Amino acid sequence: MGRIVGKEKSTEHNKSVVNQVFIGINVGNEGENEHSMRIENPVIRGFYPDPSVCEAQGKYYLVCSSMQYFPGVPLFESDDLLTWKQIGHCLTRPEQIELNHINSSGGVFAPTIRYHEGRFYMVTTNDTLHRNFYVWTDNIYGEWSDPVFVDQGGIDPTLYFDQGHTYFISNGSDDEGVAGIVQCEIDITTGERLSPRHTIWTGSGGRYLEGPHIYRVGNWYYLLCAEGGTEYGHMVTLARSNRPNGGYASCPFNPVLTNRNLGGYEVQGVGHGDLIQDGYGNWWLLHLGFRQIEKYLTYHHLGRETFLTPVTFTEDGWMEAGEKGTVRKVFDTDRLPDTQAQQKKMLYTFANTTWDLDWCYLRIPHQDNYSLGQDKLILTGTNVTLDDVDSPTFIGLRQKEFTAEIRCQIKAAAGEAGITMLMDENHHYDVAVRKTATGWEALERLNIGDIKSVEKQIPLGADEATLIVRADKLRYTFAVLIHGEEVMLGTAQTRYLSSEVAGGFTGVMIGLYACGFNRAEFTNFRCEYQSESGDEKMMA
Ligand code: 6LW
Repeated sequence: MGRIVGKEKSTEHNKSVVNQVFIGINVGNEGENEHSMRIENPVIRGFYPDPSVCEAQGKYYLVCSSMQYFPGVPLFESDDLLTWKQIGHCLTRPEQIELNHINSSGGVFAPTIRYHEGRFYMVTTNDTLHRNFYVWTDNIYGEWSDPVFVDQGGIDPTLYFDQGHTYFISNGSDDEGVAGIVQCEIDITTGERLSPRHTIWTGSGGRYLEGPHIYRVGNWYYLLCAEGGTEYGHMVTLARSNRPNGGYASCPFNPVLTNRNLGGYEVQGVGHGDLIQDGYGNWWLLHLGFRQIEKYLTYHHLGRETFLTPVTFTEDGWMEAGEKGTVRKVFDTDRLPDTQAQQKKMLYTFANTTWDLDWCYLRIPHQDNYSLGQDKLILTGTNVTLDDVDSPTFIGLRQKEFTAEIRCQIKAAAGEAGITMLMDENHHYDVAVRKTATGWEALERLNIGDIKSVEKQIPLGADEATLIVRADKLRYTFAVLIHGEEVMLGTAQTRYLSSEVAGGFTGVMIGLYACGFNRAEFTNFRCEYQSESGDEKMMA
């Protein structure tokens, strides 16, 4: 098991040193309890759903769903389960993943990462093509293999290695047509199925039984799942058996974790997760959840994010999770040394981000249309637009906090180039520089379902402008700098970019884009977040 590695003790001094780019979080309760530290959820912020985690050689590795975005399956590393640093993606080559014209919120669903006998495995689904596959690597910082397909359907596949056997588990229907958590044995070197597909659990009664993972703890094999659908009724449920391949009995206390009865609380939809034991023997659940925008406004637009919740196996062989089975946004724990500091990055620029780690494309990009410099991005627009189920010239970062100021200087040679706050092709707000018959203009366009409307156009004296987007929980505000003066373009509500309005499984991306045949230059990009603090103000 990995050891939690202590970091420098958090002090007033390093709180201010980290000001602009990072902030330390565990500063709230120093002195109150020598051995208690404060953890703030989500630990990975923005659209990073369906987390799966493993431990290898003292470090933790975590993967998430990526849907229609490329590269696929973001990969994170951590020393302590609190601060996660992205180190790569598992699907970096078009040969590994078919994404052409796949629908938004299709593509790459719920991956699992496992480490077995020196090799990492990542198993996932291409939901659009209904195919399950895994890739592997012996070097976590290197490339992953080509896909190995497995002859078992369903979604949310996972692997379980036990005494020379490899079990492949997903949720779907078995050879008899019984729906539930389905298992077969495979040959891990070839992916070949070695046994019939049979259902090992039909769940605790909630709808959408999914996200299975198997663990052995003591004498029990545990099957952890999600039920209730990935919305406000989401939950984590548990079953156990004395063998890995059947006989699973439902926990009498299911669901073991849910916020479905915490109406009005900011953290909702908690479920789908994976267990990990730290170096001190404590169990933790990395799982998804989302942050609703206001106490009585049941919308979320930042996507489903990754949360950390403490878990304990009890003497009767079942499990207690979180605070009486619920997830808190902020909680104190004495499980970790108070020398740890959870870090949050608050400023993103071209200089302090990495193109192939932080940024991503819509489906497989036409690489010739992107020139990714240290201080400058050059995009070549095509006739594919943000409204198409295709690969427009677009590169984006996930929106990670509600409150942000985003600005970028944009120079376009023709057509249109701008910043988009993008949920999907039918739900995005754009602010752009566009060529007109007589010159140039700055525009604000809202795209909400069937309504596609240019709300404001302001003539520009030049082909270049700095565009600004300000975000808070409820609104985006769009502006343009003209001769150093900020001119307001308009505002639009965040809720129309939410999952409740747009549907689907993703979250808002901050995209830079070009369309119409042109070459556009982007410089001085900044996305600066403000921290949200406090837990209880949205408690019902
Ligand atoms: C995923 C399913 C889920 O496959 O959402 O929350 C789906 N759970 O398990 C897509 O992310």
